[in-house]
Amino acid sequence: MTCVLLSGLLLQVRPGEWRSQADVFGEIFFVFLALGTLVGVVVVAYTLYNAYKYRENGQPEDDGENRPTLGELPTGDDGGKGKKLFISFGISAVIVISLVVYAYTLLIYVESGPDVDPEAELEVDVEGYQFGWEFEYPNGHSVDNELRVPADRVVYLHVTSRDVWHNFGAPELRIKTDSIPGETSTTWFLEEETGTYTAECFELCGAGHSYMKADIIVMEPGEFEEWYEGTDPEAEDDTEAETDDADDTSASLADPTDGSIGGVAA
Ligand SMILES: [Cu+2]
Repeated sequence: MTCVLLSGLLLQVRPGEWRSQADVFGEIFFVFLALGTLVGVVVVAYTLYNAYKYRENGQPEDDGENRPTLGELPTGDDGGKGKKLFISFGISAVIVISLVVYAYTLLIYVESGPDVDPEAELEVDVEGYQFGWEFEYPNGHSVDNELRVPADRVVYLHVTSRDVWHNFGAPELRIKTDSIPGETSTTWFLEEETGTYTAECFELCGAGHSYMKADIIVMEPGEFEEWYEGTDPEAEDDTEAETDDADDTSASLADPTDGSIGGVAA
């Protein structure tokens, strides 16, 4: 029976099928809870039943049954209580091994990501900094603290950091991964429901740590495509260049080392 249950569960992750991490972890939680409850109820009920059945009732103990004596190991071939013990050990072993294989298979799936057509994936680079997140799309469009993605599509995030150690996570999407300078860690998610989810930093990284949040906006695929086509990285580059110029000006205004005040030589 356990084998049937196990193969039924394993079949739920077939190549080409998309399942979100939230879905996978939800299922693992449910299976362990259900099986744990079942085993717990059986063990406690059987213990209570035997405690009642073999209670002290003032009668002599010898009822003609061949019980193992204290310290004697049951062999299992006398057809008596030993057999029961062997069967219970056997069932426990099957349950535990099945759970290990089942959970491990799903975790391998979570680690490697779903087997989908690369065209159907969206890859976004994520860079943490004190204190925020920068998202960069394949077309070069980059934006801070707001990640727009389409629903029903696998989104891979390649996460790194530009300063100190951070940790990028979105609890509702069941994703969490390191954000470390000089390293890239990858995670993925797939969300069917449109809406806004919160991503935040999970590694104490400085005074602004608790404000280090970003919105993950899951959009209807059509709406997303429209929005994505409207993003023009070149236009942004111009804006950034202008901002840089402005920064340069303010830097020279404030720079005490060039002997000038307000950009005018003293
Ligand atoms: Cu941080």
